[in-house]
Amino acid sequence: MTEEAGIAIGDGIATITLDNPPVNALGAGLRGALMTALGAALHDPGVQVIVLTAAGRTWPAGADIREFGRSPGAPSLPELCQAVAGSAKPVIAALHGMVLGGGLELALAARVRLAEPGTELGLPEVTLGILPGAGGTQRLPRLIGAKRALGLMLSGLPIGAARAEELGLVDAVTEGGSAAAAERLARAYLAGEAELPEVEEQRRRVDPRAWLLAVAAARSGLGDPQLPAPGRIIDCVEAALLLPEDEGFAFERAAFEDLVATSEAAALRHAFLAERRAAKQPDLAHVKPREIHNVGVVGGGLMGAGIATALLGAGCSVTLVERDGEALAAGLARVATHHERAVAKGRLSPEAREAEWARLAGATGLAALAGSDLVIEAAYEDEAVKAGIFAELDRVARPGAILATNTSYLDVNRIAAATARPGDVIGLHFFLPVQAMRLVEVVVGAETAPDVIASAFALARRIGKVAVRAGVCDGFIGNRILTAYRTAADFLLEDGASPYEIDRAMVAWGFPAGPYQVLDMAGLDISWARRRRLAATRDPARRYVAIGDRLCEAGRLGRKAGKGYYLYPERAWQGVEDPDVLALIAAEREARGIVAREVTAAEIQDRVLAAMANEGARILEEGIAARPSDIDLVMLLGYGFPRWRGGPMLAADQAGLLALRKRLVDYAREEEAFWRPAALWEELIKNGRKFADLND
Ligand code: 3H9
Repeated sequence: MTEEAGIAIGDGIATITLDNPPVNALGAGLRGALMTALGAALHDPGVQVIVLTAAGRTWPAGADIREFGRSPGAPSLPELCQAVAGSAKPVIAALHGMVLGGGLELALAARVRLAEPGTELGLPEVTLGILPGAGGTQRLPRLIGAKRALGLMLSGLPIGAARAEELGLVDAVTEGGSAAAAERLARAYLAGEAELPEVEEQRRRVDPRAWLLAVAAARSGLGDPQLPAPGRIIDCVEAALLLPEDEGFAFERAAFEDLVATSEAAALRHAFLAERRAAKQPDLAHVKPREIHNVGVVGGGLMGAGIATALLGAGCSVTLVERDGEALAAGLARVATHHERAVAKGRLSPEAREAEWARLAGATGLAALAGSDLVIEAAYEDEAVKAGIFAELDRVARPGAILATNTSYLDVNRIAAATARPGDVIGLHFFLPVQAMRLVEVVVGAETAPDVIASAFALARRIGKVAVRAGVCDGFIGNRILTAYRTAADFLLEDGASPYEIDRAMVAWGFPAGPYQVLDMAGLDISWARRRRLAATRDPARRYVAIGDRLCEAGRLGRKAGKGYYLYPERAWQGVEDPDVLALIAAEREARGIVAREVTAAEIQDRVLAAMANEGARILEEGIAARPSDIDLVMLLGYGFPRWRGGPMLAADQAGLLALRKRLVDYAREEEAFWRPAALWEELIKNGRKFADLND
């Protein structure tokens, strides 16, 4: 890593070029180098204007996230921004790429901002549970008004260069490179042919009434947020108006220090880094992925059509295969509907839709996939059905084609064994709805070839998904932990909690919906079928809660049936609590001789987390997942685990491994097989380590 700020001086202009690949993050090294270069420019009597620019693909995309939680080296980013803002010589910032977070704050400290077309600017700190802590909450509202500044800071979303110019966030969008434009402007200024905007001018423009109204509106729009950052951002914007300037900066600094130390901010940083880490596969570093252009998708249901749409969007040619003309027409219609919605929302132009549609073909036999580079099977979740498809694919697919199954539970090795080329077979577990869910579990079989795994990762990235590698077991990473979650919840249900209490406890903990609400939405018959499939191999000594089976037997199959754990009068979206379900549960308890006991929300939350983290520890021990952060990522992206809690393994770290293991030992007295703590707990505790220490 270079971490340089090179300086070139000529004709009264000092050009400082920041260089810290890949995204010019403003880590301590780069900050120090920039401070030194700035000092040199200020000291040099020949320099009258300073141009600040960045090498590589982007202007700084922010502070260095990896430094948070550690003591930052000097100079701090606020000090650096103050030095730029206080510069006796005008500083022109030449922006390109992603101008984010601390990077935008550095630009805000400059006197002038020029951007290239394609530049994006934003303050995404709120997504990391923090706030712009290098002057952003103070300078941005003065520049573009409190309402718009709050909009940017509370959403965390970037805006394009043209919009930034409209708002006054950049002074001009210039063709032909922003650095060259900055140099032209500097020369014109030195020749007396151009003026530069005055910072004092911005202060005079402030309308205190509009400012306070914007603050009040933002505060009332907050509702009851689970995270503190948005409220603190609003406080800082208010302080920017009400306090003297230096006190406003100090106020912001103190709020930043508070937030960056919270467990929520630590969890959100963990989630950000986990996403990037998941792509790192050391054993594949030198493996070349296979080329993928033509893809066959077997099955045109919700899943198959969603996958086909994603592939078309990434430029692939797709052949959708169904068993007959009617099913094929329905599958193609689903893709068309996805396209229509994307056009209506402005995410796809009508021309792009035409181009994508032209790359889509339909067929009713697998023979049409003879030329495919990759086939993704998304047929009915049944091993015999899938094995039959793979045996036929083995006959028709060209040598070297990748054969992927979208199974969510089944044994990928057994499916691969239906072919004579198990090295080409892999699992690609997508999630519904495919357009919205960013996760793909890449399930690697015992014989899957390295370049097939590398191809899966490359394809996931191409279609905008995050790939997480998993080994073969029942349910891989996500569904296996989900099963543990539901089992813990079912034990509590039988012991005395109502499904409604359990759902409320998990929603209060941060999940968007509780386990029984989710079951109702998905349809109870899906998990019922799976339980029946596994019934023959179930250990009769293990505790088995049959309440879900009883509901299915009573025709309560979930929302689609108008009743499940909840009642859905006239197919309402939100269910209502149903005394009949409570009676059914009470009868089941009685039949088993269980006397209902009091269960608190805290106990529900504790047990569910302990069960998930313990299953995660087993998954690590068995090598199904390579790192704890991969497990966390699967649960965050695929299962609604609250991002600000970082996933079950980070949440376990934060709760304390010793305390959690003790709980598991206590619970194991009730049901040994399910609750017995994995050996990994003890190993970590003995060595004073956490799950997070296993990530790198
Ligand atoms: C902040 O600025 C706080 C201040 O207000 C106050 C301070 C006092 N730091 O995502 P990619 C790494 S908070 C460290 O794969 P892309 C990333 O880990 C910050 N590292 O590329 C990866 O590393 P590796 C506000 C960072 O093209 C590599 O760069 N800023 C940072 O898909 C490539 O990243 C943000 O929140 C960072 N800030 O997307 C922006 N950013 O190669 C966060 C990236 O080892 N960054 N890395 O795997 C992003 O949103 C995306 O990275 C970006 C590029 C859109 C820039």
